[in-house]
Amino acid sequence: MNRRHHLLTLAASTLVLAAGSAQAQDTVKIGVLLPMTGQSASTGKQIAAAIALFQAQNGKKAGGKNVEVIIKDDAGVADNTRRLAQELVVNDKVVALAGFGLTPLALATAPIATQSKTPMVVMAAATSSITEASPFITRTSFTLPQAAVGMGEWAPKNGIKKVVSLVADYGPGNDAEKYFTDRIQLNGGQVLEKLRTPLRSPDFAPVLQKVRDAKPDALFVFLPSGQGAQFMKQFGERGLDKAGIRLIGTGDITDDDQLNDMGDVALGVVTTHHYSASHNSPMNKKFVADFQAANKFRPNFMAVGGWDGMRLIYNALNTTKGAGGEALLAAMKGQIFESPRGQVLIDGQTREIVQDIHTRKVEKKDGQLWNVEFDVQKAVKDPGKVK
Ligand code: VNL
Repeated sequence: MNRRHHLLTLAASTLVLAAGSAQAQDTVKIGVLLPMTGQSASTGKQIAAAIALFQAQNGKKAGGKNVEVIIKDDAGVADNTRRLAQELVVNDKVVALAGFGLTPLALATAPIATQSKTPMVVMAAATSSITEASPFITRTSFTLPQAAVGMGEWAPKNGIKKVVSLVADYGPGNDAEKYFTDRIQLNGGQVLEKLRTPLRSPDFAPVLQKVRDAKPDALFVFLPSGQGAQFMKQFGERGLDKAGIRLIGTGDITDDDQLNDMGDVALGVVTTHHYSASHNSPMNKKFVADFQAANKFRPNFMAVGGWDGMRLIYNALNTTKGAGGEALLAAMKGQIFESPRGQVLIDGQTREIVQDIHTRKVEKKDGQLWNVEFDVQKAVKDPGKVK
């Protein structure tokens, strides 16, 4: 009786083991690092929702394997991102790393991608140099030079000659400031002052006073996603709009995640960016409708970066039949596909996204605020790579 019981137990546990290894062979894991808490939590929320939507629409299989997504909260702290990425590579044997809500988080993880030969898909962070930090990095978000150059073209042709710039004082802010000012100066404009605010807990009051005193035609702004509403409120409260100072910037400032709550101060703000939730294409209409049905909030450019990042990984897994490493990376290079933002290409040389940049104006339609696109530069490569 005892012996029989023992044998049965043994047989049962062997079955469990066999099932476990069959599952392991049939499953590929994607490790996603996101700020689900902390100052950039809205970016984590948007991308996590987009990943869930992508899998709901496209299934949880690619390249003949089950695709398991593991999301880890790094709280926007680079040491966490690096440690969690290391664990995902070593313990979970993920086939790709993805996410990266802020530039320092992506840069901290780049050496892990290189050493472990794990493709790393940057879905959010947008400093130009990120893709140069590891040959295993590809990007489905955008770069600040890509977005900012468009405004350096538009502003001086639309009566804006004297500007003050205001950027968050880190990688993407440096890029936005440099590429915007270089381009507007090339087009005969003038940058009166270059102002910066800290990435963490910025106080906009002192810089807004400086802007008021400088009396520019417009203030050009880059702030990371999540800071736009607070900035816009103070811009209005200090009466800069009433003083006739126009607000322009990259589309991070009129982020679709917050735009609808910004109120009338946002009306008429012109920005250049790669994605607006009001982009007029059948694919985007379906994307926005499905996303809103699942989440009760509007997708922003971070959501699209996440959704397209999943598309990039699924397509590549289909090509490699689930294999990872250099084969998976190679299958990511050169991909062309239609995104909710329009057609995109992953440049095979730079591993950087090539995409349309739209000029948009905030307008009210049916009681809601939207970034309404009215002009486009087609297939813009990252100007940061053209040396
Ligand atoms: C970055 C760039 C982050 C643009 C953002 O929002 C953004 C970055 C969190 O590279 O850190 O809108």
